[in-house]
Amino acid sequence: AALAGVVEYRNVTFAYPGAESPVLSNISFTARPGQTVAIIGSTGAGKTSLLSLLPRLYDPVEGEVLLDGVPVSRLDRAEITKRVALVPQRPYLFSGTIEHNLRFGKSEATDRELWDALRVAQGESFVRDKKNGLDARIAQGGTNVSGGQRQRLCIARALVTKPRVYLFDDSFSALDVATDARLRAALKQTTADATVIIVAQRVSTITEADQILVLDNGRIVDRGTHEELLETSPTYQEIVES
Ligand code: DGT
Ligand code: MG
Repeated sequence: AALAGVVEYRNVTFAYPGAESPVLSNISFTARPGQTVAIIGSTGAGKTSLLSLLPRLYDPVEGEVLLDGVPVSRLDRAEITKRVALVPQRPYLFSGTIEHNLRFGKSEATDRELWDALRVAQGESFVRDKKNGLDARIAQGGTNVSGGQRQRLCIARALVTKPRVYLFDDSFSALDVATDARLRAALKQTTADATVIIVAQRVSTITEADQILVLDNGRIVDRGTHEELLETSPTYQEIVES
């Protein structure tokens, strides 16, 4: 069970260094292997900040974030990185080949593993269509691929590391609805035993989540499944209707 991937936020309050007021207040939830927990809420609600505490980009000012029951403050970042893959909201590609970009973080991956990851991330066909395939060059910052392609390459990069926990920060927003649906169906199979935390803008991306946390102004105002929240949460209803 040492590598199970249970994530727990326990009464977490967080303020950015130097800032006066917290951007997250008293956040508690648990995400277990095999589960998908979704976080939804308006811009500035604190979704990205919430994710950033697990890989210790920042540490809470109160409360604890635990991974498999161990406070992450007691783990070093390299150890966390082996278990937790964060696909950031602004996914970053660096100057080099597609292969270099996919292997970043797991240099010993085989070509087969790279193509498997691309298949799941719905990136296989556009990489195949490139004259040099995996050897095709990416410009600094990924400026020569589209936003949706960049997102898919960064999702594939996360898959290559085969983590126990996936954090997707709005990773599907640049995809059309059909690609988004195909990608999530493929992901669901591949990540069936992993813990998945998804930040989303579109409700359609998260209707099947085991638990949805509705974040408003740094607080979890409601939680439940899509069906439960449709019944009980005015804030969720507003998001659905927007
Ligand atoms: P989004 O991505 O536009 O949907 O918004 P969220 O929900 O991801 O919001 P988040 O976590 O980026 O921002 C929450 C609050 O924290 C917001 O008032 C802006 C502030 N904030 C975000 N990043 C930083 C930072 O690096 N430093 C400081 N001081 N404040 C930040
Ligand atoms: Mg964000």
